[in-house]
Parts: sequence; structure tokens; C-alpha cells
Amino acid sequence: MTQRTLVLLKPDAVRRGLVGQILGRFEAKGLSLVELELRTINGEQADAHYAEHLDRDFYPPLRTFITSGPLVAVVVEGEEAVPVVRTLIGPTDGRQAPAGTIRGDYSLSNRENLVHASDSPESADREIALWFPAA
Ligand code: 3AN
Repeated sequence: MTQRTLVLLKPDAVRRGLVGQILGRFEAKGLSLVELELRTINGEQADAHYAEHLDRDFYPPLRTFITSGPLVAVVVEGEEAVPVVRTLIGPTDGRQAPAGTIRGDYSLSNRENLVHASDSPESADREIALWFPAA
């Protein structure tokens, strides 16, 4: 089943010059990039994106991080795109993520973990509407 999912290449990915390599992994897998924009978000936009995390103790530093510079917002499309992209990026903590995943290969952090990807088709619908209302 063809799905769409919302991917963010977070400010650490842009600062570290990893945008091309990360997007290349999605393309090499056979997925399509159907929307793509470099954008810097403010705190209110971060709150809307991370609505389910607002009360978590890790959220204030995450809010500071995600607003700290430009990020790349992408809509990725393809067969089973939601779970396939989650598998490609790996578990949240880059120190524990297996080699071969994006976080496992490039991140040593559970906050600066390079990539966000929608965790369910319902989240993908909500997040794509938030980031790309015209899509
Ligand atoms: P994922 O992005 O793997 O779905 P979530 O949705 O649980 O992870 O968390 C959203 C974001 O919050 C993560 N990508 C990460 O940047 C940050 N985060 C999650 N857990 C922690 C934590 N224990 N400490 C610091 N940051 C965290």
C-alpha cells in the first residue's frame, strides 16, 4: 500500500552537512520525495509538531534544539512508507541504534538524532497537514 510520511532532517543534520546522504538513503530505498523545503521554525510551530510531548521533561531542550537553525521538511512517499522510513532511521537513541540505520551510523545522541519520521499513518496525516497544508 502506498503511503506518505513526514520526515524532518533536524538542525543537526543541516549543520553537519548530512542532508544529501540522508535523503540519498530514502531515494536508494526506492522512496520518492514529493515535498521538500528548508525552513526554520519558531517555538509555537515546534509545540504544534510535538503536541504529544509538551509535558515531557525532555521537551524544553528539544524545543530549543529544533528551533536552533534551519531544518529540511520532506514528504516521503512509497510502498509502506511509514514503517519503512522508521526502520531506515532506527531507534530514538543514536547510541543504541543498530549500524546500518541512519541514527545508528551518524548519531551519538537521543536528542540530536538527525531525523524525525511520523510513527503511524494517523501521525503522518496530521503532520503532513501541519507542515504542508497545500499538499
Ligand atoms: P522518535 O523520534 O524516535 O519517534 P519520540 O517521538 O519518542 O522519538 O521523541 C521525539 C523526539 O524527542 C526524539 N526524536 C528526540 O529528539 C527527543 N527525545 C525523545 N526521548 C528523549 C530523551 N529521553 N532525551 C532527550 N531527547 C529525547
